Amino acid sequence: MYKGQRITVIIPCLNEEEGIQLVLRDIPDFVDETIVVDNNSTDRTPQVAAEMGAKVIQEKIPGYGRAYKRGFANATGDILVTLDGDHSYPVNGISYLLEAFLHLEVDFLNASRFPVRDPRAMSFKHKCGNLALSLALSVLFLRWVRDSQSGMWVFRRKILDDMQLEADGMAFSEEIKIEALLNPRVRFGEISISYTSRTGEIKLNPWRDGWQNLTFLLRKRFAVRKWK
Ligand SMILES: Nc1nc2c(ncn2[C@@H]2O[C@H](COP(=O)(O)OP(=O)(O)O)[C@@H](O)[C@H]2O)c(=O)[nH]1
Ligand SMILES: [Mg+2]
Repeated sequence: MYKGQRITVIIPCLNEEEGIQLVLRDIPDFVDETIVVDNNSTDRTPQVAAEMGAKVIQEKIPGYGRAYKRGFANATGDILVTLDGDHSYPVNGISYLLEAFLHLEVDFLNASRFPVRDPRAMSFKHKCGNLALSLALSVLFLRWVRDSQSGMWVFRRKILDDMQLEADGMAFSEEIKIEALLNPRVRFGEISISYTSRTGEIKLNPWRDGWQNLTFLLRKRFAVRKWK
């Protein structure tokens, strides 16, 4: 519990046996539930996560978005915190983010990786891609978002009831932010965190996923959206 709120941490993992150990080792004691969503990893990710006390859930259909949707359906916390299983996001910063979340009185807090302080954390190509996608989102939806591709978010679980989350792949990250931004009943905030180089192999395919995320933004912008 953190200040009376039940906290669930959700981590999607595809072959992250090294990274997930480092992440789970640092999960703060106030976290009530840690869910690792595995997608048929071929290494020991699910075993390692279970041994370290996480609740491991299997999603048969591949995809970052699929994994998150499965994790959300199983989460019981009042506040959900997400991050990668590669130890690139600050696990020790969860209390800082929760404090900011409560202090700012928001319902969705995006942890921006920018400015990137660790020169090894993100290549120039990835920085350009991230900037282009964030600019595209900001222009299309008329709201400034510094890091549309960040994988670390803090939000109230109940806001999921109003969301229509369709992306099964990497575009899920921008889709959940758009769904939060578009909902007039959801207060959206963004603060900067420190981002470091990942452990293990990257799963993102920069050109393929970058292009898919861009076309997804356009489709999402011009889709007819009905609010409940
Ligand atoms: N369960 C699951 N996790 C995935 C999948 N694709 C990526 N991930 C995880 O999602 C997180 C983000 O992927 P990553 O390669 O770090 O992308 P990046 O942070 O955008 O460079 C990592 O923890 C991956 O292991 C997938 O298909 N299924
Ligand atoms: Mg990552």
